[in-house]
Amino acid sequence: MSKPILYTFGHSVWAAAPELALIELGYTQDDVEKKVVNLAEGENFAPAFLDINPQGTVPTLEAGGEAYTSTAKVTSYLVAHASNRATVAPGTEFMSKIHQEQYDPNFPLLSARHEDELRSKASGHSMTFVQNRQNALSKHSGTPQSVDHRNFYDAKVAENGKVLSIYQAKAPENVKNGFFEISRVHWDTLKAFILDELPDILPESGFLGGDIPGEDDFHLAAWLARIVFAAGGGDSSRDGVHSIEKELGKPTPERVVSYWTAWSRRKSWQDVYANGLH
Ligand SMILES: N[C@@H](CCC(=O)N[C@@H](CS)C(=O)NCC(=O)O)C(=O)O
Repeated sequence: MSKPILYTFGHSVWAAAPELALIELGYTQDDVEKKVVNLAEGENFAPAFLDINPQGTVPTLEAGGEAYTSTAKVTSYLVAHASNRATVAPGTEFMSKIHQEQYDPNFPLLSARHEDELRSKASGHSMTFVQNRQNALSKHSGTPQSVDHRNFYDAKVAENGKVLSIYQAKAPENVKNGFFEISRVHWDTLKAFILDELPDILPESGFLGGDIPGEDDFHLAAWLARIVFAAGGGDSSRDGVHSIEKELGKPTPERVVSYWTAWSRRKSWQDVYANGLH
């Protein structure tokens, strides 16, 4: 049987979940073939990739003739097929919670709550990302191979195009103000989750899965690393979590600090975030 293929990208928040799982579960480099889908160039919009995952997202896994097209399915597959029989705590309903739209860890990289933030997004990496995506969407959506994915392209062109028009100062005032408002609500929701909910969910020490990370932890680690990054952090070491305080306006809850510290000691975390948070 051919090797499983993991479609991944180094800067992707959710691809970090199976990347952490592969190391924690003792997979070797030979067990799974990795194919990079460069999201920053919109490679996920190629019709050939949409034929594998019609949502055009990573991580995606092809294994045993099946395509696993969500982070939860990809990671669960890796947990179930770990060849050294490594057992970790199975995932719980926490996985669906952390993947809810209201906690989306990607939006903060594009969001803008006010004019200053908009200026900064519109003149930096976010603008390049959004522009590259729109170029890739235009290129691919006009090809004969794209016909099976028409609805996908129409929705993405509109959704990404709206952000681009705001960045380019071409959107009407009410559209821009609406974007500021959903950006504020989003950050408020993320902050409330970290300050009020996570401390009740997290153990005093160790992981959601016990002494070693379990399936829920692969998702939460990737999510938390991204939120700290979006708040301006980059350092994945023990003290790096405190960068979130710029957004929280308060000390990081003790249990969140202890959770981060536990991850920062693991080889998986050190490897996946070797070049800094993402
Ligand atoms: N609900 C999906 C979300 C995955 C996702 O949003 N992946 C991002 C990278 S972290 C992606 O591929 N985005 C590409 C896009 O939206 O165009 C899952 O759980 O796998």
